[in-house]
Amino acid sequence: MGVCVTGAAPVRAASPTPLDRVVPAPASVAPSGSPYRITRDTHIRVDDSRETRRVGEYLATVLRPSTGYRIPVTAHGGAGIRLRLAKGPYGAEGYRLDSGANGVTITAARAAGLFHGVQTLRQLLPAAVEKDSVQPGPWLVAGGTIKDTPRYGWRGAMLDVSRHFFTVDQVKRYVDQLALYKINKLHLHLSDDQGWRIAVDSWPRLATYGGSTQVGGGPGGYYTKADYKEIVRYASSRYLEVVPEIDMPGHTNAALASYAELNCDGVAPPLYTGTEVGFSSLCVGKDITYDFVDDVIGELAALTPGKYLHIGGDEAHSTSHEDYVKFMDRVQPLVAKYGKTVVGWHQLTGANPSRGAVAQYWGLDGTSAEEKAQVAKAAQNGTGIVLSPADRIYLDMKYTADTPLGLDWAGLVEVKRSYDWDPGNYLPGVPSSAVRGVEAPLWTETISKSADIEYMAFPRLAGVAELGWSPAATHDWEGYKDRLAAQGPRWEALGIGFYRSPQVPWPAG
Ligand code: TNX
Repeated sequence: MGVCVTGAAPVRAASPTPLDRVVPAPASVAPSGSPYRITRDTHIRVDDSRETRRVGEYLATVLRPSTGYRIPVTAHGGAGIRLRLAKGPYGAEGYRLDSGANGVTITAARAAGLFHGVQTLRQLLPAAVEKDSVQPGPWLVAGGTIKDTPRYGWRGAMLDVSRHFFTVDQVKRYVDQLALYKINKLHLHLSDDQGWRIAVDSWPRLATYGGSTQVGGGPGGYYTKADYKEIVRYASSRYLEVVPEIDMPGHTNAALASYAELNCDGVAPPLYTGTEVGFSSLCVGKDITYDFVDDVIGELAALTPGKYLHIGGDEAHSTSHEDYVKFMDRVQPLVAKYGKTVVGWHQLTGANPSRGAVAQYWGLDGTSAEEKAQVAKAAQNGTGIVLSPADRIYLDMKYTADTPLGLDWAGLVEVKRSYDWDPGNYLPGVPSSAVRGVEAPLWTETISKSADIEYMAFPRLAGVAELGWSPAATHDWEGYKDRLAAQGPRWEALGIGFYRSPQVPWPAG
């Protein structure tokens, strides 16, 4: 190991990143043997399948600019890095990575596993690999074996595109960042009081009028069907499934403003650009309400290859309990009619969740025991639970009182607090088998550009990803904070402006 004697601090010759310095922590790691070095002769060898080749090309796109090497993707001969599909104990998303002097092989049963393995490989290389200009290297991958499968099948991030609209390119940028940490669901909050963001042919004013503003009164915007399909396509190329949400029966002012007939009194309210919640409701007693919901769900389901459709159901403070239950009893079958599985915020458990439904819990420590018990009862009766506790993983909560963006109604959420809990036993009475996973929502009342998204998401998102992916046995703040610190230079290389929490020992420089 060479030592540089000219500077004040000795600089060690590059040694490869240890195999366990990865976020989310891999399920098992066994270091052995010599590292592999990527050189100008390195090829990416892929099985002769379209999907494997696509993952290979994705990896090559990461490696080429910073290494300056050609890195051809080939089906035969010349190896170095190999991506192969094979039967084995990998599940739908797991992989195995073997590294030694002769090369690196990633093996998985499905392309999603290869893709996640590629994300691990990126983190084993120096952070400079993420830069878009040629860097000096050397490009070493430590020797040994990683075997890795996720703890949960639902590892989500939600983006509220209603309070502030985000363009297709902005959504794609976030998708790329989510993919780094093996997040596999992109939940889009497509409608709320302040804006309707998806074109619906049978009710065109929803988008053209209901989408014409946002919080603070800006111009808003909406996705055409082609835009939405492009988001779905791009997300799926990064192995994320889009879960679209139309929030009902509350949070519907944009729809009510667009069509007078949806209001009980037949009068359309004005568009809304403030940040209050809980003042709007679809008219539960009118039949046209269900024609409307049927049309919207039908068109959205047709655009969505994923399994789920989120119907909101939170903060319906202007809907009586009786009406809420009636509404959900009529709307859930419409989701099934179009072949989708219902997801709702956990208030849905106060109605009659349909068979196979998933409830997204967004309570906090202070949520009443009754409300928690209601969620637990639904879970015992077969409702799946996705955990998004607001005082842990709401990415719009401020880190500290000084955080310039975000809200604080659920408290201040520093990095340690967002990481240090266990989804497996978080809610009393919820069987661990009912827990489908975790999801980090980002509400955007105060968030209006990509830099804002990134400052609130990073570093907390990485911790959520680890909670969703890594076995409970790997969970340890002391170890995590060091692995997290190593992500800092990567985010710098990628141009992600993150919050430099004093709880994390970021490397100097
Ligand atoms: C609660 S969480 C809401 C949203 C707000 C958010 C702000 C949930 C299901 N509803 O309408 O945007 O708080 O943090």
